[in-house]
Order: sequence, then structure tokens, then C-alpha cells
Amino acid sequence: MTITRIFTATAEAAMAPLQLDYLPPEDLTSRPASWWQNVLGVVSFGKPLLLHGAQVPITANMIAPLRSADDLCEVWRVAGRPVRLSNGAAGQSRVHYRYCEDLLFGSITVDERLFGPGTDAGALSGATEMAYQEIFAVLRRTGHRHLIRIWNYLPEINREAGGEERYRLFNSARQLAFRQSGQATAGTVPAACALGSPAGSPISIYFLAARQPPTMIENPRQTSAYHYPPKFGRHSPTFSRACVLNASAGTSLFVSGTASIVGHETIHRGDVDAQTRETMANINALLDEANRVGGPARYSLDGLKFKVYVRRPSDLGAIEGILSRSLRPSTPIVYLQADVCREDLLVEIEATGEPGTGAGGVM
Ligand code: 3EB
Repeated sequence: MTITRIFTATAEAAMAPLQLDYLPPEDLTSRPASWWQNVLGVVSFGKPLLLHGAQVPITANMIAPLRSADDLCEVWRVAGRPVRLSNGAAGQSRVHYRYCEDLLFGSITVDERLFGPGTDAGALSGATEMAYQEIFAVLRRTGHRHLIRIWNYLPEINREAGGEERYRLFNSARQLAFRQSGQATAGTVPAACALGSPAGSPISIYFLAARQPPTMIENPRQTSAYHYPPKFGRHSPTFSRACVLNASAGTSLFVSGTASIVGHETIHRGDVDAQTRETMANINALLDEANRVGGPARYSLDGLKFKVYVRRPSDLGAIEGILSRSLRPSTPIVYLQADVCREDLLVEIEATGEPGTGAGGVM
């Protein structure tokens, strides 16, 4: 009995620390092979990233940066020690993926126009179902059965198609795919975000999965999204407000896209300042909740890296002004232009981070 416990503790301590960095594209081209060896995946925003010979899944999103300083790539890396990473075999899946023992990064890009024939609505639903089914098939194959975080970028998220908003059609298809793949649709569902990209972009989904289950976090100020009432769509969105990876070090808190919603209602309609403050109140509530239920690690705003999705570029200054009051000047924040999934939301903020160390926790 005692020996079993020691082994368990050792296995947990050995979990590879996950590291997130936002880096300029030039910085990537100058990294040595030894650095690339530990990279799980790279995400670019607004334009494709041209890298030759990289073994790593590179995901291009058409969600564009708002400031030139935000022409950065999101790099997911297993840091701190040498690890052996494997790639998904080419041709085996539409998902590009790379993984180590305990973590997997994957991405899938789908042109929904290939999912006709028939209506726009049918194509979006078909493409979404396929994408999620392919993702779950990969996770079954590699044994990283727990989706921890998933990013969903859909073209024209607020447009109506066949009498339904495309975001709502996406929710129905996503929930159906979870069910068809034998996944729970409430409770143990991943942290997520869903944003709108420009017309004509492909659907772009990327994700992190783990061998061990994370601890899911809900926000006491908000109705769980998977329990939203039907007025927000026939099928509720399938995501948790946040989750904590039970890692010994590194990036381990994943805060979903967070907006100015209290209970299940959007508040401060039309007021970007108040929406930004309310969003930060929600993120603070999630930090408190993570510290209450997420184990011994202590999280605070100082240990987080942020992505801010801004609906109207002209609101950037106001949002920056408010965030500068609650975040340190050194906090990494990337501002992107995107449509938020409820038409009345002007801003959505996601965060990823590590427990506070007082020293910034940089490796
Ligand atoms: C909300 O709280 C705002 O559908 O995956 C946030 C995070 C939102 C994730 C998703 C949607 C999603 O309902 C929107």
C-alpha cells in the first residue's frame, strides 16, 4: 500500500512541464533543433507561418492581431527536460498532432464548403461533427483521453444560416459529436473558446489533451455553459469555465474564453468598459475557485498569459486602458480581432498560466 503511494507520487512529479510562449515569427526561425525537439505545436494568427522542415503541427488561424506588436506565434512546448515526442502518422487522420507520454497537441483545419451538398447550415454541422469525431478518434488511439483545452475558430460565427445562428448550429453539432464519441456533455468537458473568423476562412480547431484527467473549474458567478437555458440555443455549449492540469510544474491553469456574462445573461450591453471590468471579475472568480478546488498550487493574475478577442478594433484603446489597471506591465497580452459568439459581447478574454512563484516562473 505504502509502496503504491510512493510510485503514484513519483509518476505525478515526473509529468512533463508544459510551457506556453508568445514569440515573434523571426524568433522561431532562429531556434536550434534541440529546442524544436520539445515543441508540441505552434499556432499563428492572421497569416500562415512559413517554416521549412518542421516536424511540428503548425496551425494558421485567420483571427488577426490588432497591434503590430501582437504578430506573435503561440508556442506549446514541453520544457525543463529532454522528452521524446511522437507525431501522428501522415495520412492516418485529418488531425495533425504531436505528443509525449502525458500531453498531446493537435489541430484540424476544415473547409466546410467541402461538406455540402446542401445548405450552408448542413455543411457547418457536418464539418463540425467530423472534426470532433476525428479528434476523439486520435485521443482513443494515443490514450490521451482527456481533452483539457480546445480553441474553436469558425468563419462568420454570428451569421444566420437556415434560420439559426451559425454559433448555435456549431453547438448542436459539437454536442452531438461528444455524444456519438461516448463523451460526457456536462461536467468533465474541456475548457474552450469559440470565436468568429472572417468569411471564407476554414474552420480551425486546435487542442491540448492529457493522459490524466484535469480538475474542472466552474464559475460561481455564472451558470455552467452546459446548463444554459434553451433560449441560447437548442443545444448548450459543451465547455467548462476553466481546468487545472495536475502537473508538478509549468502551465497548468486553462481559463476558457470569458466574457461579460453573469448567471446566463450578457450584462453591460453596448458598454465596452463595463464589459471588460465584468470579464476580469469573472476571471478573478475563476482564480479563487481554482485555488479552492484545484489542489495546492496558488494561481493569481500575475502568473497568467492572456489572449483578448476584440469585436470592434476601435475598442482596443478602452480595453487596454482597463486591463493596464489590473495587470502588471510585463504581463503577456495578445490582442486579436474576432467576433464573439454572442452578438452583444464586445470582448472575450482567455488566460493560461502557472502557479505564482513570486519570480515569474519563467524557465
Ligand atoms: C460564454 O461564456 C461566452 O462555445 O466553446 C466562451 C467560451 C464562450 C467557450 C464555446 C463560448 C465557448 O458563453 C462564449
